[in-house]
Amino acid sequence: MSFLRKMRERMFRSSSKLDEGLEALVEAEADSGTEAEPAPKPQSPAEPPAAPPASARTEPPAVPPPPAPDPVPDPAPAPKPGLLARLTGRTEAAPRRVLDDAMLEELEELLIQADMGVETALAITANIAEGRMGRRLTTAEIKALLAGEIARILAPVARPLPLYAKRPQVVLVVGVNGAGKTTTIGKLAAQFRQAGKSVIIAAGDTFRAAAVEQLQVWGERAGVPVMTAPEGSDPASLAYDALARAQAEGVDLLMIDTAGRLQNRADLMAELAKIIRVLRKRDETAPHNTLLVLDATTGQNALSQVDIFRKMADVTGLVMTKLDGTARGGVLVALADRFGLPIHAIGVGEQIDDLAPFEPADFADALTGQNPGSTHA
Ligand SMILES: Nc1nc2c(ncn2[C@@H]2O[C@H](COP(=O)(O)OP(=O)(O)OP(=O)(O)O)[C@@H](O)[C@H]2O)c(=O)[nH]1
Ligand SMILES: [Mg+2]
Repeated sequence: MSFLRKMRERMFRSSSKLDEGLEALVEAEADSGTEAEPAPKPQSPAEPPAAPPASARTEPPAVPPPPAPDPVPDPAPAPKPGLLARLTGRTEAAPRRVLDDAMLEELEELLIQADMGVETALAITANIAEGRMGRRLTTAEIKALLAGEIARILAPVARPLPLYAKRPQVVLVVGVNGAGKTTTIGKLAAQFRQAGKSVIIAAGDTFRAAAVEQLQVWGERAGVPVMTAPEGSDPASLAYDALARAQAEGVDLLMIDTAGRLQNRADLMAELAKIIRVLRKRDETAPHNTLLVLDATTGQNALSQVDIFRKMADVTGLVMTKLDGTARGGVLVALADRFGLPIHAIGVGEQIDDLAPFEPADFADALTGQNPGSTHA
């Protein structure tokens, strides 16, 4: 299965909340009867027609006052589909809803629920509103507008991990415990191998024997040597040795795994600082990339992780894992909007080929439930 299809399927599943919310946004109004004439009240024939109130007597014939002028010309009103048509799905025209303040507020709420963050949600809805207030939109049109806005925010940050002529290129991988660092290293190593690059992995998480074993399994799968050190030994000295070997062998890439959790944040910061200091003894330009791996299921928490890790290391790019099985993928939009850091890849599963470069338009479509192949507004 192509990665694209896989991402769509898995993300459609997980982003169905936003998708459903968008459907409901328009359906709610269509069902509320605002478009249908209220049934006339049956009048008793015995009663004379009620006299108009005094204030109304001087008024000209009972024509409702013209509505306030619309800033934007309204497309022809869509007829409300009959119940049968709606049940059978054979609607003459899709339901529409007027883009007004109430709808924008609901849309904002949906985006916030999808973890896009308040600021980003406000910016997106403001852009959608611009020049369109009062227009009557279908769900498909709203989705297309939304997907277009999201893709526009994401486009500047979607950049694959850059490969430099510099050899070895040192890639330090950081992130909180369980974010997916080790798995991502395995997947990336496999891809670089397939692309004909030589790779060495350093198992810098020396605190847990299981972590080293896990990386060795990935190394075997990827066909890449994994350098390890005894449990509890200094990760910085392993990093130093690994770089020495990578230099001696002239490999293209050295990927260094790190521990996600130490006793406390100060320990973690000291640990990373030491690894970087020691690497620079062998190559003062190393590490050439510091990848922060983020778990999409943590939602808004990913934003504070970026803040924290940027204080510890010079984070050069992000990888977002576990976009399968979460309704929180919207946090990527917030990350892109807030930090502008490159997003190199996304993970949608635990297998070796479940990592791909980040494609903004596909991601935006999957997130909003926009039909594949639809054009963005
Ligand atoms: N569903 C899904 N699971 C993932 C993805 N990436 C990683 N995982 C799983 O998440 C769990 C943690 O991944 P690891 O790679 O061990 O995370 P880590 O950051 O190295 O964790 P520590 O070494 O404990 O700091 C594992 O069970 C992975 O299989 C992904 O994209 N999708
Ligand atoms: Mg790990």
